Amino acid sequence: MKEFSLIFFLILFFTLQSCGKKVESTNNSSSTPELEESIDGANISGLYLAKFETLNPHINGTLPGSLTLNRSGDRLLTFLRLFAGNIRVKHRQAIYPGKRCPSMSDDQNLDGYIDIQEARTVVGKILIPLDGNLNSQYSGRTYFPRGDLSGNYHYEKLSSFSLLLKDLREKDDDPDDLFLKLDENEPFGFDGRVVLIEGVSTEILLPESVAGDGDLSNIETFPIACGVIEKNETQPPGTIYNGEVPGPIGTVDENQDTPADGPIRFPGRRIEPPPAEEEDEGEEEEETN
Ligand SMILES: [Ca+2]
Ligand SMILES: [Ca+2]
Ligand SMILES: [Ca+2]
Repeated sequence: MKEFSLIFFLILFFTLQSCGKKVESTNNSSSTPELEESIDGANISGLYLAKFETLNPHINGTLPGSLTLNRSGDRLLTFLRLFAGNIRVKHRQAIYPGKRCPSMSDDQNLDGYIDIQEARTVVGKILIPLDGNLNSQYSGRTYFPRGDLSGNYHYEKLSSFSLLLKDLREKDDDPDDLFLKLDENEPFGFDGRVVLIEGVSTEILLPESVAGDGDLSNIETFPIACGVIEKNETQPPGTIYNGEVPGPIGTVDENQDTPADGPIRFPGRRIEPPPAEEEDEGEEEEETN
């Protein structure tokens, strides 16, 4: 009798469980082409590329650049270049789940700027911060690259794909913070994800209507460049990467490099390089935290 009621309860339990499961994960890619996604990342291989388009070009002018991801075995090489940003400015950068970059039609408060809050309604929360350690969302989070005296930077990280994915599948300890973890059975891929770059010089005056992000100012978080990651089909899957990085290739729209006018930027003011303090060489830790 005992055995019988145990079996009965087990059957009831599993029946209820399977009834409760939602079948929603497979049906949300309405118009987008099929993306390379899987639970274990097995079909992520070879080269992926995102060409940058400039966001808020009336502030930034043109910012060509690109993100390259290359997976070979467990080895993931991440390489990012940005040109002609502001001098010595730290650039927060991350991969987001969203499928497209923000445009001026996402300017919700109609102030003529796409701020980080408006950008995030398009791209979602941070999935992979391109920081000092890609094997973990949390580790290395205070490191971000800084533009050189010409406003250029390149960022390069070698990481373990399996560690990165394992970390992304860990429990999300804080559903209210800026970081997102993947659900247990949520498919993952680089294809179609979005990379967003933030940060302009403190010499630039942004109106108060431009939102910042928590403790970070609107200057630090101002979105400047964005790209949608696509599989690069010229590199057959599984071949060893030859070290050649495609790019710099940016999408430049007509008049995108028109400099800012009006009260946005202090007119005619030169941004002088800071006095020689060479000990950090861009490997700077964040002051607060
Ligand atoms: Ca706005
Ligand atoms: Ca990290
Ligand atoms: Ca979170």
